[in-house]
Amino acid sequence: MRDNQNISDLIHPGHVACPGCGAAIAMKLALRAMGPKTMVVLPACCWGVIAGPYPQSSLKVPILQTAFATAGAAASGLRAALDMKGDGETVVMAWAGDGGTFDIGLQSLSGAVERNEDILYVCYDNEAYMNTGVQRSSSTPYGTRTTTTPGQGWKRSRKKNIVDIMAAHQIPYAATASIAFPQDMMQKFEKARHLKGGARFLHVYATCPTGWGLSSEKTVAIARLAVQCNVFPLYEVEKGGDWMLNHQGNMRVAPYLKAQGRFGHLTEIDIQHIQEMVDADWIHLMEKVSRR
Ligand SMILES: Cc1ncc(C[n+]2csc(CCOP(=O)(O)OP(=O)(O)O)c2C)c(N)n1
Ligand SMILES: [Mg+2]
Repeated sequence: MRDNQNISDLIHPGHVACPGCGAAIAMKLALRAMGPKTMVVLPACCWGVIAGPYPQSSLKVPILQTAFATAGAAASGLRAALDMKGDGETVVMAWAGDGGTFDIGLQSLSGAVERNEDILYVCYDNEAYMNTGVQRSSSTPYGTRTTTTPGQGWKRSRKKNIVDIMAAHQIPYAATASIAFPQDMMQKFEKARHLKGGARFLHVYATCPTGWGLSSEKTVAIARLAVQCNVFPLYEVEKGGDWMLNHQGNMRVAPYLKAQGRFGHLTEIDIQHIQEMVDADWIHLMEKVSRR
């Protein structure tokens, strides 16, 4: 065991994530908060690969690998099976990428949270279909170049607001979290773990150096910038109506965009346009926070 590994970590060293993978950092932090009584449901995504092929596993907790579109349904079924066995202690944690959440898994997720299933659903968001080669998803932000939005065909449509969609289902708890704010993130996982009896949703920012054109050591710095410039605000929503802000950002978006290859083609006018979109989103969020 390496000296710098926390012996209580529920993720083994030596897994196959890319260097600097934000999704791997996210899982490490999440399981620190969730503990060993957790079962992880993985649809097709990078984490399906990072977890390893059976009988190998990079996690020390049980994993159910499921089809791309089915994380919400599979997690619901696993919860029902545990309840039949009288195990109310183990928490079912669906762990899906943005493609598996915002796109193909959205109906399954919506069904599960509408039934208010006793599950925690986590979307680790690397803002594209990374496992299959950086194709755009509906989480990919305006301005991004991907392999399906190449050259001057960079993405012109906006990132879907998944937390708004979850809040509209009026679930007990929904929140955003970032690998650059580990205490805040682990507190949210702990809160979600103890809030049993209904659906909880966490939207986790997970830098992808490989897909974003970044050197791996910048992973946490970019995640921090995303929060500081309000591209990815940290907030919580209880019962769909009680909005709480966890961090006030005051930076401009330009340093965040200019640090990443995926935005390298943007002109100053494009950057100003993105700044205006981020400012407008921030005002909408503040309106909801001030309703408390
Ligand atoms: C029905 C179906 N279509 C396509 C695929 C191929 N596929 C596997 S993972 C993946 C991308 C997943 O993207 P995302 O959910 O964002 O997770 P990431 O890979 O970025 O971690 C795709 C398209 C599949 N497994 N099943
Ligand atoms: Mg993804």
